[in-house]
Amino acid sequence: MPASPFDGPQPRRETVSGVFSAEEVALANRNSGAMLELLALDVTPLGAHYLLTHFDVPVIDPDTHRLRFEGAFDAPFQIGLDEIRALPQVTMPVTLECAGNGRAGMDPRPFSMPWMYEAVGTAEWTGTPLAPLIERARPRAGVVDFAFEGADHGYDKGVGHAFGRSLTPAELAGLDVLLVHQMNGQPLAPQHGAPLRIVVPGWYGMASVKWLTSITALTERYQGFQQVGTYRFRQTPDEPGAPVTTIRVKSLMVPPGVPDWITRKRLLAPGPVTLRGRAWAGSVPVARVEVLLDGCWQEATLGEPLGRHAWTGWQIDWDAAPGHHVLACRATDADGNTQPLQPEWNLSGFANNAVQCVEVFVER
Ligand SMILES: Nc1nc2c(c(=O)[nH]1)N[C@H]1C(S)=C(S)[C@@H](COP(=O)(O)O)O[C@H]1N2
Ligand SMILES: [Mo]
Repeated sequence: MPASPFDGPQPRRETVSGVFSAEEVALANRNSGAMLELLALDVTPLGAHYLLTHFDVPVIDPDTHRLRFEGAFDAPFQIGLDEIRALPQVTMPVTLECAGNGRAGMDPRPFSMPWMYEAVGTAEWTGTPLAPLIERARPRAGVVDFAFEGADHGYDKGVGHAFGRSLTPAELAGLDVLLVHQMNGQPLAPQHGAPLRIVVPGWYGMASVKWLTSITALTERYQGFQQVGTYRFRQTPDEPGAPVTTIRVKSLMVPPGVPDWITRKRLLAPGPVTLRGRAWAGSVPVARVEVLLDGCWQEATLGEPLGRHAWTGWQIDWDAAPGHHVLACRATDADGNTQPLQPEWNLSGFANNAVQCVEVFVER
């Protein structure tokens, strides 16, 4: 009999190559991804937005739930849903992407949730801006961090913790953080953080803490596991690594034609076709998208961005000649960053923004 759930025949592997394990498949079944064909829509429909939940979804009664502002505040308080709904309301389209999106494209791949391309979506989030509420609680002079903790607890690498993240006062001042209770005009679903979460526009998804129960003002930096123990760019387990923060420039295309059920390879009739997709770069505008057609990178036409923190549509016409093609798309942001052709490897498989390749067989 194992003495603890963390004892197994082998210690947990950091990285792995080849076939997917039962544990990875089980994680993939819990944490669904977006269907790439729905990239045709500006806003990801409810139920089609990707999910990433580390532990169990906590079931919370919205009528009795209180969000606590505590720690180094001069005027700490608690607030319920009714009072939050009575504050000024903002609805904002935000493109959220999991920092682990693309992890399965790395080799060796980190042993974790095996995302390929699908951990991204854009919802219309409704709530009240967080900054005025933090002001209302009057942070003391020495505050250097605000910790956001969710109701969900569990273990990672043997460490028990509540899911929690932090933002410094300077980070908060530069971000449009929203305290959210609705998604696409509906009350938050349990799996998306009901009844209350934050959305941190421009940052990878881990910052947008779900099932928010407390905001703690701290005079020392927050040491929660999800802040210091992971979400770092590391090459080896021993180095501290730089923190994962803003979303890197990326683009995806709606796979053209129709798929083969199992391989997802595409079949398309010859002739003119309009290829479409989305591009995003956190809160930085997208400057251009190029599409690899018949061996040449060609400039796509950009649409209007859906919002300051949301993706931009793109399209390009292609005259599909019979044969086997590998299509790809590559975005560049207004700061001049372009998607790499190959993944930039790191130990946890974070922020892989390498170009998407789509195999297409054009035939009558
Ligand atoms: N409390 C809590 N918040 C969380 C998580 C979590 O497991 N627990 N996962 C984070 C991660 S890694 C991502 S990518 C986003 C996903 O949000 P979604 O499931 O609503 O798409 O939530 C973030 N907030
Ligand atoms: Mo994530």
